[in-house]
Amino acid sequence: MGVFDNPGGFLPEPLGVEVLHEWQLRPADVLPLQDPLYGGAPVEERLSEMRVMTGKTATATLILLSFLLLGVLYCYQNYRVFVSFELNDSRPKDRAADFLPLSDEFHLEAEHLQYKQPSILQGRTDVVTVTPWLAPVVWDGTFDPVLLDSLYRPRNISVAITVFAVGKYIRFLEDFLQTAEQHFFVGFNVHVYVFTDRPNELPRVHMAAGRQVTVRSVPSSQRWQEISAHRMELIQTLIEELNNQKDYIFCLDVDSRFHGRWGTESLGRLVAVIHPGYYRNRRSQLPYERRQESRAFLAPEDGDFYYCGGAFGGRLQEVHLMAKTCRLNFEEDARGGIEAAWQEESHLNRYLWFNKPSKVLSPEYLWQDFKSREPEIHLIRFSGVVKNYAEIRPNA
Ligand code: UD2
Repeated sequence: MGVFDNPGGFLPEPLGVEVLHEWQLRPADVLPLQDPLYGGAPVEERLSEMRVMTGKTATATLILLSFLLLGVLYCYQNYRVFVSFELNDSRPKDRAADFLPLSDEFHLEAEHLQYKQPSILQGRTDVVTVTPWLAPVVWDGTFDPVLLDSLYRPRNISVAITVFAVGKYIRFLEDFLQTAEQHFFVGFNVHVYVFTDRPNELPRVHMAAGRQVTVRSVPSSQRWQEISAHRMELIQTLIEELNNQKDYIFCLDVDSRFHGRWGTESLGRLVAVIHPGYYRNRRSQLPYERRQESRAFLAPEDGDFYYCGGAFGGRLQEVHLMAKTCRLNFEEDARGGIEAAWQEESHLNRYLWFNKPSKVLSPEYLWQDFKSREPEIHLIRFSGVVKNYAEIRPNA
């Protein structure tokens, strides 16, 4: 039962009426029989005057309260207009978003389920499982997949994926889709949006019930940097078209395969993945954009982690704000004749420095096949395949 529930149907009376009751209930306690200030008027007369006065006071209080309520409503309305204006504001921002939209994570209800007793004394000790701003860092062994799925299943959530397969990258799509069917949100509604310039070369992959692929045609490009960076704009547009019909979205690199479960443990308002190549490095060594002229610039003393451009996600509105901001900053850079060191990945990293992710996924969620496994990586869930850049990219 919620705090606002009112099972007995009892409604507290307004404040002004409550005062009147006080007088009516206990006149003899509070009034002398003859009041000298009123020329010795009889108690009844005095009492009725007092009732009239109290009635007036009550009316005045009610009017005052109404004005106060109207004032509060006015301020609230303006605040909402301000928030939605901020969300739709298309100006590029140095500090991407000056506010964070309120969390709209799902309310999760547990069904009766037997699972291992949780402990705050035992668990993973070889890795850090929470950021300094108290976002969970998801590692194998830090969550119970069965419990999590049972919490999300009654909500009938839907997850969108965006994946780009432009030019020769179409060759990675079959493996990507097939392994996603085996490991990505198995048993949940998943809608994969494939952006390609080769819709005729789409592989045939059997999708389970509740899961589907939609193909969107995009132009070819002679520069891989443009393909990579252009993704933010297309992600932004897609989210606008989806019009909140999906609950979460993940944007993933196509030249990758799933090897292990990627599921409900990854859900959050704004989700980023720590890059497998740099999590042992000092922040001054991270490959952020270091030129101050770029809108992706981060100083040597800035930055939390180096996040992947190849996997990020969250609630639609959050990812929309991030994609739009990165895109606008990328375009602003282009007008100034500068391209960030790692295109949209650099802008993403700057955005996530100012707008902290609510959940951080460990490098289990984007490893690289050419890297040998480190002891803290108990399970590789998603990994970039080895590719010959010179052969596969339109420009080397
Ligand atoms: C890293 C990032 C990538 C991006 C890039 C810098 C990871 C694992 N990868 O990967 O997300 O930030 O650096 O721009 O963090 N694509 C095509 N056709 C092309 C070229 C690219 O479809 O001709 C798409 C495709 O979906 C690919 C993605 O763009 O997965 C990224 O390109 P990449 O894999 O060549 O970039 P890479 O390996 O440098």
